[in-house]
Amino acid sequence: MEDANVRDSTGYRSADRRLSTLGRHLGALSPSSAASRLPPMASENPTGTIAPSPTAGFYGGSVFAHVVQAPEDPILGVTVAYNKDPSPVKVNLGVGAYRTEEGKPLVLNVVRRAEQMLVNDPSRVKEYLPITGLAEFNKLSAKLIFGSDSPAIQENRVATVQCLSGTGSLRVGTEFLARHYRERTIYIPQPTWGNHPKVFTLGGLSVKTYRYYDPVTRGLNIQGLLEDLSSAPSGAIVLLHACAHNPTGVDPTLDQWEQIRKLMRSKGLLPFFDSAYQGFASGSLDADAQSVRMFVADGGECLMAQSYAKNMGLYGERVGALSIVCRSADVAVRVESQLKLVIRPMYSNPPIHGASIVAAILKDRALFHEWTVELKAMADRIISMRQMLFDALRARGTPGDWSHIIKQIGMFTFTGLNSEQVAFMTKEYHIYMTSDGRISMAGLSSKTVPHLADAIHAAVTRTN
Ligand code: PLA
Repeated sequence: MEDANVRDSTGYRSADRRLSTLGRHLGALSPSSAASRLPPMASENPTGTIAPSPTAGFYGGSVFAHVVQAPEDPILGVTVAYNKDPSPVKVNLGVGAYRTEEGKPLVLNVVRRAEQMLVNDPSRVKEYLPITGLAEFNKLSAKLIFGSDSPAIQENRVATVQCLSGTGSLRVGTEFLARHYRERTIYIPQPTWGNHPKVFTLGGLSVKTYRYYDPVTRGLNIQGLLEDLSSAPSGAIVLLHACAHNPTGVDPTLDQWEQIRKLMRSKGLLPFFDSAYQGFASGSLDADAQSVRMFVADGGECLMAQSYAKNMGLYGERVGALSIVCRSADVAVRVESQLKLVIRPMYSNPPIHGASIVAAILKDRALFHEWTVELKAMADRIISMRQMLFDALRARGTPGDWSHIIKQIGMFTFTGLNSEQVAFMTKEYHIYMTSDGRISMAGLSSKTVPHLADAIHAAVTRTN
């Protein structure tokens, strides 16, 4: 093979020579033939050299010059700002990512063990997975959220596909609904995870909100919630956080879930569950799945987006599943066939590594047990951070009732701090959090709690 960069005696690169010959050759052809299909300057250039196309940016202007700078993501952008801050006391409480007492990311021991097993198994190959993902992972994921004795699973009424973590599962479910479901409106809680409205809108649904959080009581506005769902059109889709509501940390009680379920079923509203924190709310996988299991037990249909990012610490592996619980097994088969048509042109098929880790852990009794212990330890550390922060604010006599810090559950505390106070804490104390006043309790440690408490105290007493 001739090296395209080698120069001949006249100083021409061989590639230039070839292009020049090609240009001459094409120029000699009739205008109706190949030359007319070339960019105009290549065929019309009398010197026979190929001139750049006007779209190639040679004339100074980019064809993308009109593209405006997009803002950073409201959650992931907090990490970008944090990374740029040289301060040694900086703390990132923006994204919901678990950190150890030492402030380090955690890879669970059980995950390391499962990975080691996979690496040591020479029979494992890197072939494409089917469009629907790893079959074993799908079955185990459905069991984890719906319960191993779930009638829907036993009756083969659940179509489960492996997706790219929680977000990918939500997106695939949305695109399926936009194509195959009669009602295009989804009701989402006010407030909710900031990415929800974007995923649903871009996936083809129109978004409305229902009342959820009462800033006065810092608890659930069950009355407002029930009223808003009562006035939703029959058949509308309703997004429900299975547990550990993000960003508020406020969940309905089981009695309230029952009220919501009855109302939704009587109106034919379709539940779309988002389960990103199973095990993180209470420390128990089963307790955190109760809301979902109530809806499945009544025989009705629903969608479920599951994520293993938080509860197995597999954030970057992008492991999740979408399940659609159907009325009958034959509907589930057809639903799955259509999910494949959504997935194939989007990313073809999902990655193998993370799903293999999850399947290895879920199917092995000892590994599963080890996982539940580690999960509980993470949940417990978060709960202890709540108590510690609450005590620290009390000790400082910070004005206000901070009991919501210990009442709220899951990864986040919705502090009630406004965007000005947040900006003050970032500027003066290098505390990074989302502007809605949400802090990731999982990012705190006993070393950083006093610093955070000082910052909150200063924000509340100086900027009000
Ligand atoms: N659903 C909810 C309610 C979430 O809070 C998140 C993640 C997801 C789905 C998606 O997670 P996944 O795609 O990684 O599985 N929310 C995080 C991270 C933890 C984020 O914003 O992406 C958050 O800080 O809110």
